[in-house]
Amino acid sequence: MAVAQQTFEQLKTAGLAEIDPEIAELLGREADRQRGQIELIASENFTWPSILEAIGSVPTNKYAEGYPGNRYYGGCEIVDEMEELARNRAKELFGAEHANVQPHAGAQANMAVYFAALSPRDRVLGLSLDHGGHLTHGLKVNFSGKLYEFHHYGVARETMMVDYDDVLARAKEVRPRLIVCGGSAYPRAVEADRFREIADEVGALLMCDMAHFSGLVAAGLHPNPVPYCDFVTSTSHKTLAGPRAGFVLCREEHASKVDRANFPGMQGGPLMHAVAAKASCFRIAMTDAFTDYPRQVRANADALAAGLVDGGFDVLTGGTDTHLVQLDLRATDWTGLAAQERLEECKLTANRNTVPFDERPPKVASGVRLGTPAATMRGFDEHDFREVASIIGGALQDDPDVEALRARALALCDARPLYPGFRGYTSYAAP
Ligand code: DSN
Repeated sequence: MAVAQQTFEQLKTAGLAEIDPEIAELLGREADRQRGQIELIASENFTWPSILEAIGSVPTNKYAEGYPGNRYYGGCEIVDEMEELARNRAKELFGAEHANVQPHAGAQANMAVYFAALSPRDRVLGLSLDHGGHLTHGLKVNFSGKLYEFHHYGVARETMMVDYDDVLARAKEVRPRLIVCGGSAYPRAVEADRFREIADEVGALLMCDMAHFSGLVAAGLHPNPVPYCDFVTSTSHKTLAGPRAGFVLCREEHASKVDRANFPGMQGGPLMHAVAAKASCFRIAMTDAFTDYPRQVRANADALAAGLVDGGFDVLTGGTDTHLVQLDLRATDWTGLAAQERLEECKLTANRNTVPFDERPPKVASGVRLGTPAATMRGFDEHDFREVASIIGGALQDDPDVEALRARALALCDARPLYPGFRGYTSYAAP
């Protein structure tokens, strides 16, 4: 398409809508999409307006390879203060001895720990992906599965929960250098204290990936893995409700190895605007006001699980200890893929997910992973989530009235507007 000509002077002052109407229009449409559907993807959230402001700020202009007080570029004195704040707040929030707040996302946080703790081909034991793990926990096509010899434990067929006796038996068999606990589709609490006992018994290091539930940990609603683990990794954009980014917490004895693994080991310049936003997210998470939010996330997850069970569905493990509910569709004619598509027609966004012992491939799957963080952020309560469960029940009938179900979902969205304080796609107006 023809691109409008701008002068250099105009480029220096114009807002996005003026400079790039196509992207501005897409951003507006994405904001409308987020506002006009019920977001149930367990790993997504709507971050605070203050975080949107920080993530769109001027440190995006700054290079700062290295760490506070020890950089390779001039002019880092202010970003040093930002990173110090972020590190200190992360340590205080989770009771950690050391924090590295530079990883761009959760995968990089995990990579930093692997680079710090392991040599190529070392043995690692983690939760298998189809039982709720994560692709960076040793999937063959992922760097983790290519560089290291990953072995996996799973959940027990009878309970669909981690069987710690089985983990111990696997650990004795495998003799891993590192055990990884946590995952991305496990609805129950991760008992890091029990993993610690197992790690000690086989002389392994222990890492917990708390990316999904770190907001619950911050609020004291999930056991804190930090006291039991050598390393804890997380994202800041899931239940923690911050910017899209990652971080590592570790014991002091591993601090310099983690820092060196991250830089110069794998990343270049940290995204300092994201570091600033992480600092603010940690500050918010320390407040009493924040605690109300994960409390509601948990209450809503219980209401959603109960509503689905009352509607005749199987929910993995019968419920949840977290923000995450796994719908198990094996007793129905639905595949996860077909269910995801039907829910989307009804303005509910979720993702298909394999369930443990699934016979279908991941792209089809027999489950749907649901989560409450995003809708809770826009104000949904237990009553609303009972209604969500009822809409899901209606949608997964043979011949549903999709129009009527969509209207019910949109009525919930209208009653609980997203970002009511501003219009458009950003929390502050362009100059
Ligand atoms: N993609 C994230 C999730 O959905 O859990 C994890 O990387």
